[in-house]
Amino acid sequence: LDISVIGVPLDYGQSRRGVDMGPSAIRYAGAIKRLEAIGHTLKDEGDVQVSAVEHKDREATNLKNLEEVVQATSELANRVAEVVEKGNFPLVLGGDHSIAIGTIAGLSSKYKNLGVIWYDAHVDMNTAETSPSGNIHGMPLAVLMGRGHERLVNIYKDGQKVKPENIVIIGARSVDPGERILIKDLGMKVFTMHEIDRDGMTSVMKEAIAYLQSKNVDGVHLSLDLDGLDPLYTPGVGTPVPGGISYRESHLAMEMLEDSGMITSAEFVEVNPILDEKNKTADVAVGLMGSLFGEKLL
Ligand code: DIR
Ligand code: MN
Ligand code: MN
Ligand code: MN
Repeated sequence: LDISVIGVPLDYGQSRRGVDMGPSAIRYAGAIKRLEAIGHTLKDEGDVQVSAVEHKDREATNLKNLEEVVQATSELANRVAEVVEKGNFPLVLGGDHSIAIGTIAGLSSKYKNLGVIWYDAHVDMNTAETSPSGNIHGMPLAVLMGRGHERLVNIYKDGQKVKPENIVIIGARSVDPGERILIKDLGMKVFTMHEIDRDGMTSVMKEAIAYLQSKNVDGVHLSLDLDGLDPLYTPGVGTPVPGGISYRESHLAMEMLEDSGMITSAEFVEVNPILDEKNKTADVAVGLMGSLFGEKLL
């Protein structure tokens, strides 16, 4: 593959500083060399510009740092669109999960029936009306389905970017009341920790892959929040939730996605080196990239 790497040093989508250093931590953990060793061609496109200073004159809303998030995700969308238009595979490094608004908006320039795998402890389907925190990183999936503040919903182009039925959520174990209602109303496909425990990751991934194939998607984006894994393995995240997906299960999931051949773009988000132990979380992210991009033991 011709892989274009884009860093997004954005921490305005949540309330703990440091996740803006995620792209550096992931590069430092050897992402580029690791994927080149598999035989891919890597182009590091550098980072998206993120405002270093918070806007002071903002209105009080339940959307923290809306201006900064809109600015960064708009630029990211343009960059991702350029990457897919030249036929490269976009690999986006976060940054907090609000960046998915920009990544997937940019993908909409090429993919008209995109599938999304959302690997996360959370479902990220709040709106300003339902969010308990006001943190935009808890909202991207709602925004991408066309629900939320118009400035976020209309990034890159107006309206919905992904159909609810083209989304599979894996690893959920922290869901807010408003999110639960939206999941039920939209009939979304969610594999919580319960299904992973009960049926095993092999069965869950087989079902997830078959489900997306049945939707005739023209591409599948993997949006991987490192807090989907158990904090034992990825402690460097802002909102850890115990009882998560294991290291082995996560590698298996990546290998099964690689075998499916369906993944056409990916992002790895929420790596926060300040909260981490010796860059462990970025190391795990890079290991998972290895499996996703076809690293083989033998
Ligand atoms: C919570 C936490 N549902 C919120 N969300 C997180 O603030 O909306 N998403 N941490 O990754
Ligand atoms: Mn910062
Ligand atoms: Mn998330
Ligand atoms: Mn999360």
